[in-house]
Amino acid sequence: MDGKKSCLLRLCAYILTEGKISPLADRIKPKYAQMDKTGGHQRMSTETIRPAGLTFEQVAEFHERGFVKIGKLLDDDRVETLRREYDHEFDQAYLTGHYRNLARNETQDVVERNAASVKMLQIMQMCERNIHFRSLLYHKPILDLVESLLGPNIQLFHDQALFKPAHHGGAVFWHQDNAYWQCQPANLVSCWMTLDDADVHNGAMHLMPGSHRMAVTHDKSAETNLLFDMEKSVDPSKAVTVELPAGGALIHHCQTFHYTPPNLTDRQRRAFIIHFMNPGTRSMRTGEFIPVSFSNPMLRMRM
Ligand SMILES: O=C(O)CCC(=O)C(=O)O
Repeated sequence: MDGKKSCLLRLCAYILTEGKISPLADRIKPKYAQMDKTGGHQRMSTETIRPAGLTFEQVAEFHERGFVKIGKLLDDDRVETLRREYDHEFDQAYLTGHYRNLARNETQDVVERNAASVKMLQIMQMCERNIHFRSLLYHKPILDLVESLLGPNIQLFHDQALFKPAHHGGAVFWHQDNAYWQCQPANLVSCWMTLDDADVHNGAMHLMPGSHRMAVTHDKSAETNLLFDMEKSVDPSKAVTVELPAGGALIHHCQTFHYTPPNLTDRQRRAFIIHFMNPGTRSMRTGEFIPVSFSNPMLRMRM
């Protein structure tokens, strides 16, 4: 057999046994997959020893409740890197004014904005500013979880950093994400990740089980023209609070009602969220499909 043929055969065998060719990001060894000090063997990081995807029970739970708690997903080395990069991006954003404070009505005056007494700070599309957040979009354990719900063709809708600084962190009022987005079909899923321990005091996620089954018309908040506030449509006594460690994750449906309280503690709460969709998702505002692009890349595909 000539060299070309044998190479082709080996490639076919690889595709058949693995089911896919790993994206480039998977093939770059993360820096923490290093030699184990004890035995000289490569030690698996927590990211590679996790079972791929959601279990059957977790998928059922997602469909029943509209969310599923994953728990610790990102290992401490990665969390440390992301924290550093997150802080750097917010420092830059403070200088340039390229962020939004969801807790206040918009003002163009950067000094006035930076001085706000209540802050729910948002940077959209961290993946367009920072390579570490871009590469997180392709993090295999995250995509495996999402694949359990959306199937193997996954496109980015958008990502965002949502930062509640210590002492001054504002609330994100009760809402369904798709009330903002107006996407069709309404089957997008979000992976909400924390870079700090998030508990009920500093801004943990609160969700309303089963609320993903019906879309509700939303009203603007009286406090800020950037947020909806649907507190009157939910019964907070039925809400589930999901506390997470730094590097923890939660997956929720785009119609699940959710809320995060103010952060008045002396601990900051840094969150990063990736919103995923299937290719072929349409904006109901324009009636158009959301095209694949640098801002809305395909993150995983299988032919
Ligand atoms: O991170 C938060 O505080 C709120 C997140 C949220 O409401 C969202 O991702 O839609």
